[in-house]
Formats: sequence, structure tokens, C-alpha cells
Amino acid sequence: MSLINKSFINKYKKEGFCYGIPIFSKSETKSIRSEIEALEKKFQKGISKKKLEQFFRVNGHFVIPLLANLSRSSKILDYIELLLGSNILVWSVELFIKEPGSSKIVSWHQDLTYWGMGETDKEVTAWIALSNVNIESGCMRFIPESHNKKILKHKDTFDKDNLLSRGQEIRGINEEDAIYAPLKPGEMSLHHGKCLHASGMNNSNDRRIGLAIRYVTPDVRNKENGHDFAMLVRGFDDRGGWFNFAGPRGLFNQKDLNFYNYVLKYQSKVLMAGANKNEGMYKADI
Ligand SMILES: O=C(O)CCC(=O)C(=O)O
Repeated sequence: MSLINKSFINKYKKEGFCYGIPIFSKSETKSIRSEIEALEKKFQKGISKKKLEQFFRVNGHFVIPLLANLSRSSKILDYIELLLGSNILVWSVELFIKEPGSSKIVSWHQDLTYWGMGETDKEVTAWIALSNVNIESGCMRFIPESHNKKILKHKDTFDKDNLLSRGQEIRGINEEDAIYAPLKPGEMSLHHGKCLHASGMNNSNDRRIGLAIRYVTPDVRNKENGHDFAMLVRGFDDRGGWFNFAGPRGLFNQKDLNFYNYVLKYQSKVLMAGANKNEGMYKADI
């Protein structure tokens, strides 16, 4: 069992987020980043008529063993267990990449808004920096204690510079209340699904790379679809509320790609519900 610093957990419970948790060493982080960049080089032309970016942004753990394995890391799970208990599933794994000088941002939002899971406390995001993620490179910022609020009204913008699926945003946030959460390579932040957060442009000379893993418990239900898909990573699931899947057979295995498409279609009904267009990463027929 790795060393756990309980003060991070206490901060999360009080404020809805915490940051600066050391997870991967410098050399481990460098090697994860190299593996990601090797995939970018190898699959420049895409896979199965989709861009690699699609798999990096949505459900990469279905088809990329590296991402599934990272989400199973006991160094991360030891923290998640303190928040969610001993039975843990992964709902989503995503990479948030901002190129140097790019105008990509993430607007103010609460994660749970379109996920169909209601306002649960049993979902948490682990976000791990795979490069230096500071104010200059566009780290996340959070509004402390906002996880105690209800889900607020979001407006879809479909802004091309917004990394979110619908460019959804909450307007009227008092940014003076926000706390920046810089992370050194290999460090992790944790945030609650209702905690208000956003991030700015990457004005640095390096890429800004973050790995976001969404963990849930067997008790969480998709209230819209009835069921959703998740990968069991610790303990057991005897609740029957999730379609459990085992993780990828190999890199972009055809059977996993078929499954990926099936799930994308299934999830897009909930994740894009009520949107007046679906041109982005949840476009089910791509
Ligand atoms: O990478 C970012 O800047 C934002 C990520 C985010 O919104 C999330 O992980 O929930």
C-alpha cells in the first residue's frame, strides 16, 4: 500500500477538490508521455475512419491498453478508495491536450451535468499531469465548496476552442473566488463531479497534457439510460447497475473497436440529450 496523505482527502471533502498529490515519478511520467506521443506518431492517419484524438478524448480505455492500465494503477486507486470505498469502477478515461500557444480552453462547468448520473457524491475525477501544468500552460481552477451546490444551468456554445463535448458553460462565475491548481509532471488532482472548474489557454512552450479518469461506485446509476458501461478496477460489483467490461484485448483490436462504436452510440443519447446539434466527439455515426 502506498503512502496516503489524508490531508488531501480532507481538503477534497471540504472544498470539492485537492491537488498536488504525487503519483508517478519523473521517469514514469516521461515514459507514459512517450508512449502517448508514440501513438500520435503511429496513428497520424487515424484508426478505422476516426482520428486518434477521438479515442484520446472519449473512452480511450476501451481500445488503448495504456489508458486502461493507468486507470488500474494502485497508486491512484488507494486515494480513490478513501473517497468512494473499496468497490470501484472506471466510467471514463480521457486525455486533455493543449498544444503550445493553442487557444483551446475549458469553460466553467460541473462534470455531472450531462452524464445521466444525477448529483451523486460517488463519482470522482483523478486528473494526472503528464507535463508541467501550471498557470501559464492552462491548469485547472476550481471554486472551493461549489460541490455543495446543485447542478447549475449550462449553456451549449459548441465553441471550437472549447475542449468540452458541447462547449457547455456556466455564465456569471465570480472568477475571483477561483483557486488555481498547478501540477508538476506526475502529480494528481481530485475533483468532485459538482465542483465548478475551468482552465485557460496554454501560453507555454510545451504541450499541456492531462489524463482524466472518472471513477464511480457500483451504486451509481445512469438515471437516463438505466445502465451504462464501466470497468471494474477494485473490489467487486454485485449491484447489477453497470454493464461491466474487462478492458481492451490489445491496441485498437477490431472487436474492441466495434464495442467502442456500440457504446458511443449508446452513450451519446444521454450525453448529447437536448443539444441542438451533435457534431463533436459523441457523434455516434463517425
Ligand atoms: O483539462 C482541463 O482543463 C479540464 C478537464 C476537466 O474539465 C475535467 O477533467 O473534468
